[in-house]
Amino acid sequence: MENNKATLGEFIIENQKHYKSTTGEFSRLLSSIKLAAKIVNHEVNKAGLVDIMGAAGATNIQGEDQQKLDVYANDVFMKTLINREIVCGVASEEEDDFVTICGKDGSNQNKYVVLIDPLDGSSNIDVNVSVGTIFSIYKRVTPIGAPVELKDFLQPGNQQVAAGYVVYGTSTMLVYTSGYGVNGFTLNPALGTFYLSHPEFRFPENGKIYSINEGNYVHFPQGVKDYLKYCQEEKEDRPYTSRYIGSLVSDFHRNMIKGGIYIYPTSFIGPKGKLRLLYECNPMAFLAEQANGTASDGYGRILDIEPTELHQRVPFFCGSKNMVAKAEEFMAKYP
Ligand code: AHM
Ligand code: MG
Repeated sequence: MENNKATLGEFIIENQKHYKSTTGEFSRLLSSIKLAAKIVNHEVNKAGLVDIMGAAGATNIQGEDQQKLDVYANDVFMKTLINREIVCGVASEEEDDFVTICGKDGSNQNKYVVLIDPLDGSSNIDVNVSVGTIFSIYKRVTPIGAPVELKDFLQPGNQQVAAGYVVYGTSTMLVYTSGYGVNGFTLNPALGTFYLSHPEFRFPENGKIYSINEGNYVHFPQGVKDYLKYCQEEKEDRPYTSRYIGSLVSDFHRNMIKGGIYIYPTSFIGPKGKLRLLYECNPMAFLAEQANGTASDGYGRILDIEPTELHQRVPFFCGSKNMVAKAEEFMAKYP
């Protein structure tokens, strides 16, 4: 079956036709992400073997320190991008500040910066539930050759060149967009090759799944409380189904296939929400819009928010167009 499916490598090369003059820099960058994803996948798949290999954070039977998987994933993605000198800067959810990348002569002729959440939802690892890597790519706004600056990373999401995620689930998939739709590639672990398995993902415009941590209900804004009551009402095609994995990539991935809405709102305990604009919301919002979905902070488009800091948090409403629009209707009653 796989013989007539494009591999991710082939697809990336084929996709170069969208760009008038191409240096191959972007393709090499995506290939680096693909490589790091395979390395992390290999380690995540062994997570259940803690009794044999030694628990993360402890020392294993050979006397080697076992890194926590989120730290490990961060190291792999950072080192892959830095050592290959494929970008001019990287920022990670795991690190306080961005990293400037310079070649051996101190300069760097690359034009892209990457923002990454190396292992999102990592609290799910111990219970064998899917986790993911989320990435976001921009062209730098400062001149090529100079060290990158904060403003290269603080660009609104509508400037993204590409974004994607890897979901380490029952299968491992890499899903990405470079502004020409969203395509999904499944890893054949025996061959170590990603194959195009889900061409042109599209959110159904209507859905019947809502995903939210309802345990925080008492802390939610009134608009969200009212929307949840609407979802649970017995009327028309409702009540909807509640599905919450607590792993953004997995909840998003399911909702994109089946139709649904993911919400992480503000609350009294998290007045700005929990999710990070640059590492989580912007890339997922770009993917959502490219797949016929939408993403909002409850009042407006996520991709139009002007970031002010690297680790900024925002409320997040994302998924099927009509569901997000309905949630916004409820939010608008409490501006
Ligand atoms: P993390 O970046 O610390 O892993 O947190 C992000 C995760 C998302 O994947 C998930 O949707 C959300 O946090 C779950 O949060 P909660 O446990 O509060 O529902
Ligand atoms: Mg995260």
